[in-house]
Amino acid sequence: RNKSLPEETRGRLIKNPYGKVVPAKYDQNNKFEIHLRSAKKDNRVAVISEVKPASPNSNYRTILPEEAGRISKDMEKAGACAISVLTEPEFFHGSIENLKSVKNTVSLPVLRKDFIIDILQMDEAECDLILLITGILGNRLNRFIFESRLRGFEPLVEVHNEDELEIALESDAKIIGINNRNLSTLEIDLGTTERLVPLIHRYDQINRTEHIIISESGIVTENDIKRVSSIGADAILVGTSIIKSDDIYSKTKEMVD
Ligand code: IGP
Repeated sequence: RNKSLPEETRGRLIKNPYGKVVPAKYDQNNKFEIHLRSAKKDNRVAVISEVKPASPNSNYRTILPEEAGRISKDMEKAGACAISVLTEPEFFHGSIENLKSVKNTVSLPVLRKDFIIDILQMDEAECDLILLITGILGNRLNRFIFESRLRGFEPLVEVHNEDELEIALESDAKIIGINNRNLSTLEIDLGTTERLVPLIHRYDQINRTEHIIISESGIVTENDIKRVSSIGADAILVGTSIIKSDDIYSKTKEMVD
């Protein structure tokens, strides 16, 4: 545990630098958990659908703010439980403007998808969830988790292997995203979720904790969804297969139902 965290603020409501009162630790009634529960209640697959204009190896479609709003509205109507918005400009052609547009259009929780390496980035825009990548942040993870919550953003802490998972489990993270894609080789393996979920369950059993598990990347077919759900993923994060479809609404609905 990072000893430099302001210990006295943990578990309490605190006033953040903007005068907003926020919980300094995980808030069980955060917007994402509410939407996750309601998806579960009506037997929908909890799909976090991503506004993803491009990936490092291909362009999918030009998405300007107006289009981002339109697409996210379709995803919401189709029953997605949250919207993820890429804000990284160079490799994913994302933008803060797209995030703002989506935030203003849907009532779903919105995840900011970016490579956060500096706390200052967090002040660029409001979101409900913010991606923090364990492989990038390492021992700075807990400080970034704290700084996210200070702003009212719940962190989604991404891991890709056992070593990163250990760091995430030792941190204050509640929501863990298992990325099936290796960020350096871009290779996909849903076996990553199958390997790591049981480790999280075992950790939770021993420590009487409970994590929310998201399986991310490379989820395309119904069988893929079954595979990661049956092992215990609480939600899935889908980019490519929905965004490349010419009927975003129907494709999202197909995955949700
Ligand atoms: C979506 P896919 O294979 O459905 O397009 O993947 C999402 O998981 C992926 O965009 C992603 C990502 C990231 C992008 C996961 N982690 C970190 C940028 C940064």
